[in-house]
Amino acid sequence: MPDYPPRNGRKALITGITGQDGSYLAELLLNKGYEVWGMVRRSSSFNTCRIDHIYQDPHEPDVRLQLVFGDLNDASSINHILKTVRPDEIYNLAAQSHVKVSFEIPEYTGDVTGLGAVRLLDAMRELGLEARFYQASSSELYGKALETPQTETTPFYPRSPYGVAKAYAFHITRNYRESYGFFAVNGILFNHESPRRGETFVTRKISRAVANIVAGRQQGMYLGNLDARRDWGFAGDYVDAMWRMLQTDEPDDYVIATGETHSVREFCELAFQVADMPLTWEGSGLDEVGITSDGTVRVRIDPRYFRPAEVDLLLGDASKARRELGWEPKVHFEELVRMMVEADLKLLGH
Ligand code: NDP
Ligand code: GDR
Repeated sequence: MPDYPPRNGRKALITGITGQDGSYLAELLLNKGYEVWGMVRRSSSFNTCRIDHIYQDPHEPDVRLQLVFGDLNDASSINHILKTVRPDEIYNLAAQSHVKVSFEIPEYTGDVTGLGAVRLLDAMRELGLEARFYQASSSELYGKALETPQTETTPFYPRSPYGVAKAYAFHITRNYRESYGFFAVNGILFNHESPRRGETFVTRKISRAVANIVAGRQQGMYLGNLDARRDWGFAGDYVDAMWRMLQTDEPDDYVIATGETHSVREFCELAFQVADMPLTWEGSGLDEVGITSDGTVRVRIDPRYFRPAEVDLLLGDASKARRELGWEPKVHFEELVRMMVEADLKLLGH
């Protein structure tokens, strides 16, 4: 078992503990002496690979990490978990979090990503549970950004069923704060990535493709909109901001971002540079993918990855978080790209 500091007497519940952020947040809280409870979904195959390294057999003495079955679609499981665990802090990270997929399953996305938040909040109200509540809000709320950079006061204009569901979750969190005096906060986090990022988000899709091409397992790559710009940070830095938001005197909402924006094209070009592989966008037709005779990798655009409505430009201003939470990002764009490509190369033995 990892050597954790003495217990700090506090219990945290994380929904979405098996996801990218859940795994980093669980590590952070365990290293601060919390007892961590994670809600996991039943799956026909193991879905805990991101937390296997911190998993503890429940028979071990002084167990710090406990997993319980539940689902954000299922209010009875949520009520049961809150009643039995009675956490001091709740981090609601669970969601159907893929923007493109939300266009295929809009109702389900609304149910999990939107209504999931109110199921938790209302269970707290029913039980009279005075836990502090963190809602994983998103820069997707800004969508067709009405001002740049985006701050806590920029109006929302979501552009996907996912963004709309997150808007509901944002407002219901604020509403429970104002209606019932809950310590409930929204972290409006801009994109954050890591070697644990889901494989179908664009950054990880690229870093994996680079590694696969180096290893001779993949020929070329297909992408969608190369001109979309995102403010990409490192997930490990961002979970620290989540924790800080629950330690303040007064609950409030905060933007978390690096303040730098880059296009998908730039991310891709840098990722191939890290592996020292030349890349070309030249040529046309989906069949013209693969590696040219001089070893240059061709990347092609496949319209199937376009979204019915796109978010073109995100750039966050995290001044309030810097000022009031003492938070700032440590990892910047180039280091992030390098970290992800090197991690995927290492996974394949390179
Ligand atoms: P992931 O997609 O990696 O993780 C999502 C988690 O939610 C997984 O643990 C998943 O479980 C769980 N989950 C999905 N549906 C349900 C459900 N019905 N009931 C219970 N659990 C469920 O997301 P991230 O870690 O990247 O993001 C964490 C949160 O932050 C999400 O809410 C996301 O929308 C939000 N966010 C993320 C940003 C980012 O850039 N990463 C930026 C801003 C907000 P399983 O493993 O079983 O699928
Ligand atoms: P995003 O992340 O939609 O910003 O949501 P994603 O990595 O999926 O897309 C970023 C941008 O890249 C463009 N793109 C592609 N995207 C994917 N997935 N696959 C491709 O092949 C591809 N080619 C180009 C997209 O069009 C888009 O513009 C993420 C999620 O983590 C959300 O849960 C979170 O709320 C937001 O970040 C902030």
